[in-house]
Amino acid sequence: MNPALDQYLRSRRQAIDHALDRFLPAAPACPPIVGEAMRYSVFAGGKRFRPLLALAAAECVAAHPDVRVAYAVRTPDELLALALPAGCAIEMIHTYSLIHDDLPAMDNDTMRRGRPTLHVVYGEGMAILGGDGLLTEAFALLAREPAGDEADLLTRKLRVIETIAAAAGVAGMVGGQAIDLQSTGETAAARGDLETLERMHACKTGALIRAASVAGAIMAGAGERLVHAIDTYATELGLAFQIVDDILDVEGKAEDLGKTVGKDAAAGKLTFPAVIGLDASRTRARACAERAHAILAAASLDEGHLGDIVEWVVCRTK
Ligand code: GRG
Repeated sequence: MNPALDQYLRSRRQAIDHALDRFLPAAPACPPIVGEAMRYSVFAGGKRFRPLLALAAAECVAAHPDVRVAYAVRTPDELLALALPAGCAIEMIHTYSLIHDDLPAMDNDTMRRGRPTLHVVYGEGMAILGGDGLLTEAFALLAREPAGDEADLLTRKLRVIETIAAAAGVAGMVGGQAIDLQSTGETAAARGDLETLERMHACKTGALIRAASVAGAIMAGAGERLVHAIDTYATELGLAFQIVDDILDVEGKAEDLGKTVGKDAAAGKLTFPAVIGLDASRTRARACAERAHAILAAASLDEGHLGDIVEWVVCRTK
């Protein structure tokens, strides 16, 4: 990985983990068992891709000339204070989705993020509640932070809440998971085509990735044109991320990924390698990456880390 990006990701991951620790409820604010269950999964060692994206989008937008005219120059700490709550809330929602996805009623997985899954350790009931707790606390966090009663800040927060709720709900991640459940185990013909596959992934994975980028951009003060550019960039990035995820389930190593590999094919899942093959999947991910770079360049957003993040996503092995 590019050393500058590596350094950037390490420093921002530290800030994210510190903020998650501060934002997550613990005893006595909640019964110790559910607080522990939530922390078990959140601190199991994910990549923090979505909160990193929120921060990188916020920083990129804040450096854009249009935004520098509208807002006085802000320090990195001020930008972190603006974008971290949205990034952490999305990581909490993402973690809830992984916990519920791993349950016996869904994918029935026993390893995640290099550890036994939450239901294996705490039981199914507590895993359901841990996921529910993360989803609900994420929205409490979005309403609470960053604190302040200026009209402009409140408007941006409300827009971010609406964006994230739509991405997590039935038109987004929950809807995508429903399509996935419905198509798993069907015959190839009944399962659907490339169009169904792209729609499923756009909802299941893409929606939250777009929401993370857009939330960071809104919190940094992006106007409509920049929000649109970031959203279009993230749509390409999200699709590339998911195609690579599908490829890694075929070619990746369980020790790198921290989860069981080869489960998609075994379960008869609708994936890119299953529908178009491995080579065409790689070509498709690269095409998404090139479009994402072009969108950044056209919007003069190619100075920060968003471009390097595209390369990280398409070249990742975990
Ligand atoms: C249960 C409502 C509900 C939704 C579940 C996210 C999801 C929907 C299912 C997870 C299954 C899966 C493997 C989806 C593919 C893409 C994805 C979300 C991978 C995991 O995200 P990473 O790689 O994970 O960012 P880490 O652990 O690094 O955060």
